[in-house]
This record gives sequence, structure tokens and C-alpha cells, in this order.
Amino acid sequence: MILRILLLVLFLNIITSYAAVDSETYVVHMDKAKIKALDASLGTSKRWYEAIIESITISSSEGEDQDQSSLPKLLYVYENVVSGFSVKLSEKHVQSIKKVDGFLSVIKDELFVLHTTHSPRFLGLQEGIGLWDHRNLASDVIIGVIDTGIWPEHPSFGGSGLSPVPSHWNGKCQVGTKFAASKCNRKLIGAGAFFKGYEAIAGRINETVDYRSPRDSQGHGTHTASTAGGNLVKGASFLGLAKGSAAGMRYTARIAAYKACYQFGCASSDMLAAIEQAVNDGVDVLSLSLGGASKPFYIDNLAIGAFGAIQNGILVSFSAGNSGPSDSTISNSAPWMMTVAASYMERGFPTKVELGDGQVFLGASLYSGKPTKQLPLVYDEAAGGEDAKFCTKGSLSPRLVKGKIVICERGVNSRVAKGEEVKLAGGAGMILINDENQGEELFVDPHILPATSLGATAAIAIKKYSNFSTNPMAMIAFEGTVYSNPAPIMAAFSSRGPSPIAPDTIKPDITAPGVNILAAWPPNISPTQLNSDKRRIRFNIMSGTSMSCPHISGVAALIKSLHQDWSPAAIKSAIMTTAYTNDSTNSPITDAASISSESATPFAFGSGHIDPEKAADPGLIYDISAEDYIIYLCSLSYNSSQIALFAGGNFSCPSDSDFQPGDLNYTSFAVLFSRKGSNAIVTYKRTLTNVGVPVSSYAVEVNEPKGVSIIVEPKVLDFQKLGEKLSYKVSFVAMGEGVGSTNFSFGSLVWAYQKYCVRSPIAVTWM
Ligand SMILES: *[C@@H]1O[C@H](CO)[C@@H](O)[C@H](O)[C@H]1NC(C)=O
Ligand SMILES: *[C@@H]1O[C@H](CO)[C@@H](O)[C@H](O)[C@H]1NC(C)=O
Ligand SMILES: *[C@@H]1O[C@H](CO)[C@@H](O)[C@H](O)[C@H]1NC(C)=O
Ligand SMILES: *[C@@H]1O[C@H](CO)[C@@H](O)[C@H](O)[C@H]1NC(C)=O
Ligand SMILES: *[C@@H]1O[C@H](CO)[C@@H](O)[C@H](O)[C@H]1NC(C)=O
Ligand SMILES: *[C@@H]1O[C@H](CO)[C@@H](O)[C@H](O)[C@H]1NC(C)=O
Ligand SMILES: CC(=O)N[C@H]1CO[C@H](CO)[C@@H](O)[C@@H]1O
Repeated sequence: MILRILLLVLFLNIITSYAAVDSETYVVHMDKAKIKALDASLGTSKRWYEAIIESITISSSEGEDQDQSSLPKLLYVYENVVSGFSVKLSEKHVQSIKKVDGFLSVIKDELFVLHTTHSPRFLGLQEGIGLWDHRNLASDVIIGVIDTGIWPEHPSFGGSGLSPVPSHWNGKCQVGTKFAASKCNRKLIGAGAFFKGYEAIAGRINETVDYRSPRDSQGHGTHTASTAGGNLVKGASFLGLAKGSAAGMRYTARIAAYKACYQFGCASSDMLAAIEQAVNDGVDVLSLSLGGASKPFYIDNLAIGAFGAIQNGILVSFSAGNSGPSDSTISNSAPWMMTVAASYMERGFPTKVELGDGQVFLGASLYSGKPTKQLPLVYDEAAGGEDAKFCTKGSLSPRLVKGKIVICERGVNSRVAKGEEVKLAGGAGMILINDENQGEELFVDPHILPATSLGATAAIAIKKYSNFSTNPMAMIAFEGTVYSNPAPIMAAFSSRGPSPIAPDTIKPDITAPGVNILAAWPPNISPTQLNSDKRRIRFNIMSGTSMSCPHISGVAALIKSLHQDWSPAAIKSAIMTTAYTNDSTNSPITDAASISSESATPFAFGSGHIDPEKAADPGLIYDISAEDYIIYLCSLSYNSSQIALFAGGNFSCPSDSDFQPGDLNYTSFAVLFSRKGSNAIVTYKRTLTNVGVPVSSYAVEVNEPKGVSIIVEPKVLDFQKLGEKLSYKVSFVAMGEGVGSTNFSFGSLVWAYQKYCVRSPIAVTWM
């Protein structure tokens, strides 16, 4: 009953505040070519847009006195990566704006969510060698990170010993709350904060919890920026765990931090402004560890903004999302985006739980103290009232849990908050258990008391023991850091393909370390982010595709400095064709989501796991020009105003073209077949560019997916010089039998010559 009244009140609240505001923020996309022509007569596009707004608001108020100051204010004017503006408008005004000459589309602003040092060695990067050779690191690249801002005083962003700021940098250090211009240096060369869109949606930033400046109040942006390009800092660790040097993938890169994410998320209008600023400032690579639900590219502001960036030669790396392991949970799936999945490294933080009856289970935790004694074990009713099994706030009875180890199930409140509840009630330890859906994937957390996670199988046994033993007991021992787990393993949380928007490409593209990553952290935020946690750290361990994405951004920056003339698609191709798909035991990479330890598929890891040194010298690349992408959009039957969002004006789609979406010169192959029809044939064309050995002869090797036979024509590509392009055709023939009930089958196509292995995964979807 109380709940119903509460819901009703909330509901009414929403309705009334909606009615009171009556207007919402929109991003209005305009035809770049038309606006350019008009600019010449009116001065700047800003004046032109102000005139549009004035005319629609006055015309629609029909003679009522219109006070100048009550006109809707432009939040941003976009002139480079996209063309248009963002503004708060009523529904009526939105209808009038659609009639303005040059109008292309209007997209309601929305909030995106964040996809919340040792990894260099795991990736084979070594000081003084290969990509980390001093000559390669001496050149200048700038990595732009759009996130929650940055903690500028952190040693990962110290500027001493670096050469002057690169001459192609045009940006600045934006001053704001607790952020003086002097906070930028030769490492952190620029910073900006974009919050007009956020404040229009969520209200004014609460300055007791966040800063109206580039300073990071959440830690996420500091962590991701240091993973991509933070300094090499010796002696880093997390409360004694994961000791070693912390270093960004491209640790000599310069960093520009663009803050567009706040307490409740990141507004698309702010994101577009940040992308545009970064492009104008001269960044070489952009890293975005955030996203929203998949939607067609012509209504996806992130896809439209990212396209503007790649047209300016800037590779944009995005996190795939943390919504796995179900199929088609992928975010950020436009083919011009680099979409990054997350996997485990070989590093682990094991624990051992020993029950009173001698059973032993292995778990994981970032708690690093002494083992507990054998202590009484309590669960559910034995620990408190309703919800005691989830250890929610106030659910545990101090009388029942004092001095004992409490079993808590995941869900409802955060994992570290459960530990806090146990500690507040006087408990001595916690065992955090997975249910069947959560399986065996163990999250390690910096608990504030001796605590460990256990997988679903152990959970069943331990619940049974605690229910049926008259005097249940347990102890937890913490075994520190080990470096011997088989790796990589795909993280269950990592979002999966196929992309519902673009099933003609495999997404995600690649996987990189994204579980238990140690990186820089603001000194005023505790590792658990709980108020009761008074510990302060310089480096924190976090997990998510948010953490894997900046690894790829940093590696892209390394490759960019080696091959300054390569396009974003060429760098992407190099990273993808050289990725590996076997783990450290030379068996196919497995999937933490699979109970039967089946191997992971390209819809979990794309082309495989990144191998930076190999990516530096791929032999051949699949290049894609901006025009190639636009022809691809034509093949998706986008109409002229949808095409103009990407092409920036007039683009006539070829009328007699037989180009299909699968002909995009993508590094992987996705094929859709009907389960019933047999002998259906799909033929795709590809073009390879030689960047390896001038005279070289590549031969094709195919590994056919189940139920499909493959014909490649020609079977040998003879290159005579560098930069030469040669094309081939690949036909997939559906045999239509033996596929059974599987929805997908997988294979690969490799062009091999001497040390080079240019590999593309193949994914067939049976519909
Ligand atoms: C658009 O294309 C048409 C026909 O190709 C051409 O006449 C016109 O000048 C173009 N407009 C702009 C603004 O480029
Ligand atoms: C701002 O945040 C603080 C701390 O959470 C809270 O106490 C305060 O009420 C908030 N202020 C507003 C205006 O929401
Ligand atoms: C243990 O008891 C709880 C209720 O207290 C019950 O929900 C659970 O199913 C029992 N588990 C086993 C394995 O018997
Ligand atoms: C990957 O593992 C499979 C199965 O163990 C093996 O057949 C294959 O040769 C391995 N591939 C590479 C590149 O080592
Ligand atoms: C393109 O399609 C959109 C959405 O269906 C529509 O609103 C728009 O008017 C179309 N534009 C043209 C030029 O047909
Ligand atoms: C195949 O797809 C269908 C429909 O999406 C789903 O119900 C089924 O579980 C899938 N099969 C497998 C083996 O994943
Ligand atoms: C830049 C580039 O090489 N683009 C090529 C990609 O492949 C398609 C299909 O083979 C070609 O038409 C493009 O020219």
C-alpha cells in the first residue's frame, strides 16, 4: 500500500514537473552545405540559428508580446563535426523548426551512461623495445578523453621532463571550480567541461558533490585517461595488491580531458560539443567509455559525432557496454567506431574459504589482510530480518551477526555496501555469493572488512551447509596477487553482438583487458566510494568495458605515431587483423559466461584479443574512406536528409550501384542466411592495401563455418609495391543442412605471406 502511494506521488511529480517545464532539449541537425552558403550573407551560423529561433518563437506566439530575454537560448552551435545547434524548445516550436530551409533532423537530447600496471606487460609491451622504443615514443600524439573529467595533480599526469606542447595543439585549459589554468601542463595539455545540456536535463550541478569544471568528482575519467596515456609511475599498487609500474598504453602521449559526464550521466548535446572541441583542438585519437541503447545511426548523436571525427582523421574508440552475456546487447556499433569488449588478464586475487566440515572453495577479493579464524557462519534468517540474505541497509541484527561471518547474496544494493552493512552490525567477515545467472564470474571488490566473492556452484554448497549444520563455521584466507590464471577469458558482463542495427558487420571489433584494471584515482575518493570508508589511494582497481576501451585508444595512439599517414580505418584494420583468438594455454579463448567452458565467439570478442606489437606491422590493411562509409549508408536505404547528416550536405547516392552493406571494406565478415533455403549464395567484395613488403604474394586460407562453403577469387594476391591495392571476392554458399538449431556458426579467412597473417573472422547468422 505504502509503495503504491509512493509510486503515485512520484508519478504525479513527473507529470507536473513535465508540464511546468513544457520544453525539452533537442539537437537540431542542419544541412552543412546550405548553412555554409547562408553564412556568407549573415556572418556566422550562430547568428543564423538565433534568427531561426527568433522567427519560429515569434511566429508561433502570434502577435503576443515576445520579450527578447524569454527567447530560447542556444546551448551549443556545432560547426565542424556536425552542423546545427542544441536548444530547449517546446513541442510546437519543434514542429515549426522542421519547416526551416536546411533542416535535416531533430533528436531529443538524452543521457548516456558510463560503462563502468600490469596490463602493458600482458599485452607484450616492453620498455625500450618495439612500440615502446624511445624513437617511436618521442613523436607527439594527443589522446582526447571524453569522460567525467580528470584529477590534474595525479602523478600519472605530471608534466615534468616532457618536451613542449605539440605545435598542432589548438586547445586550452578551461578554468572553473577548483581548476585553474595552471592545472594543465606538458602532459595534461588541455581540459574542458561541457554541462549546458546536462543542466538543461538534470538541473544545476550540485556543487557539493561535483565540480562545474574539468575536475573529476567520480574517478572514472581519471582512471580511463591514465590507462590510455598516463605516465609511467613506478611503485604503484592498490593497498599492496597488483604491485608494479602503472603506465598508460601510450605513456608519453599528451592528454586532453573533456568532461561531459556528471552524477546522472552524459548528455548527447554536451558530447557533441566535446567531440567538436576535441577535433578543433587537434587530438589524434578519441576515447569514449560510455554509451546508450543501440539505435539507427541517423538518430544516434554519438554515431553522427564520431563520423565527423573520423572524417577529420581521428580514430574514435568506444566501449561495447556491460550488458552481456545475452546476444545483441552491444552499444556503439557503427562501423566507423572501434567497439571494444572486455576480457580478463592472467592476474588474479584469489581467496580460499574453508568450511567447518573441511570443504574448500576458491573465491576472489581485493581485501588484503590476514586470514580470519574459523568463525560462526550465518545466513538469511539466522542473520537478521527480511532481506538479511541480501544484507541491505538495516536488515542485519547486531545480536545475531556480531563476531560472525555473514553470507550475502548479490543484488539490491552494491557489493561493497553489503560489506559495510555487515561491518556496521559488528560482523567479522562476509561471503558474497552468486546466483545461477551470475554463474562463476567473480567480481573482486575492495571490501572494508575481510570478505570474498564465491561462484554459483560454491554458493549452493555453502547455503546447504549453513542450513543443515547445527554449528556452521567458516574461515576466509586472502592469497594476494597471482599471475598464473589462463588468459584471456571473455568477461560475462561484456556486451555481445550481433548488432541489431548493423548485422552486416561483426560487433564488437576487438577485446582488451577490462577486468580488475589498476589505474590512477583521485585522492579524495575512497576505493568503495562509501562514506564510511576512510581509506585513500592513488590507484584503484576497476572493471568494465570502460576500462578496456582506453587500452585500445592508447594502442591506436602508438600505431598512429608509427604510421602518421594511416586513416582511422587503417589503424582499426591493423589492430583487428592481427588479434589473437587462443589463450595462454593455446586453446581457444573461453567465455566466463559459459558454464560448460565453451569457447567464446566473435560476437563476444570480435576479431580477438589485441596484440599491439603485431598491430604495428600488419602486412595488409582493409582501408575505408569517408565516402566508402557514405555509400554504405546509401546501401542501407538512407534518404537524402539522413545521408546529409553524415555527408555534410549534398551527396547523391549512386543510382545504379549493386553495392550491398556487406561490401563495406570491413575487416570482418557477417553473413545472414535463412535456415531453410539451401544453396543461397552471398558474395562480398574486399580490397586490401599493401603496407608490409613491396613484392609479396599472399595466399588465402579459409576455415569454413558449419553449414557454409566458401569460394575466394583470386586465391593469391601478388603485390608489386607498397600502397598497391588489390581486390578479391568471397562467396558464401549456404549448404542448409547440418546446422541444426544453432543460431550462429563461425569461421575465418586469412591472407598469409611469410610472417604475416591477415585474419578476418566470419560470422553466419541463421534466421
Ligand atoms: C547540390 O548539388 C546540386 C546538383 O549536383 C548543385 O547544383 C548544387 O550547387 C549543390 N549545392 C551545394 C550547396 O553544394
Ligand atoms: C547536494 O548534495 C548534497 C550531498 O549529497 C545534499 O545533501 C544536498 O541536498 C544536495 N543539494 C541539492 C540542491 O540537491
Ligand atoms: C536454505 O534456507 C533458505 C531459507 O532460509 C532457503 O531459501 C534455501 O533454499 C535453503 N538452501 C538449501 C540449499 O537448502
Ligand atoms: C589455437 O588452438 C587450436 C586448438 O587448440 C589449435 O588447433 C590452433 O592451432 C591454435 N591456433 C594457433 C594460432 O596457435
Ligand atoms: C527521410 O526520412 C525521415 C524519417 O522517415 C523523414 O522525416 C524525412 O522527411 C525524409 N527526408 C526526405 C528528404 O525524404
Ligand atoms: C536461437 O534464437 C532463439 C530466438 O532468438 C532463441 O530462443 C534460442 O535460445 C537461440 N538458440 C541458441 C542455441 O542460442
Ligand atoms: C579506401 C579503400 O581502399 N576503399 C576500398 C574498400 O573496398 C571497397 C570494396 O572492395 C572498394 O570499393 C574501396 O575502394
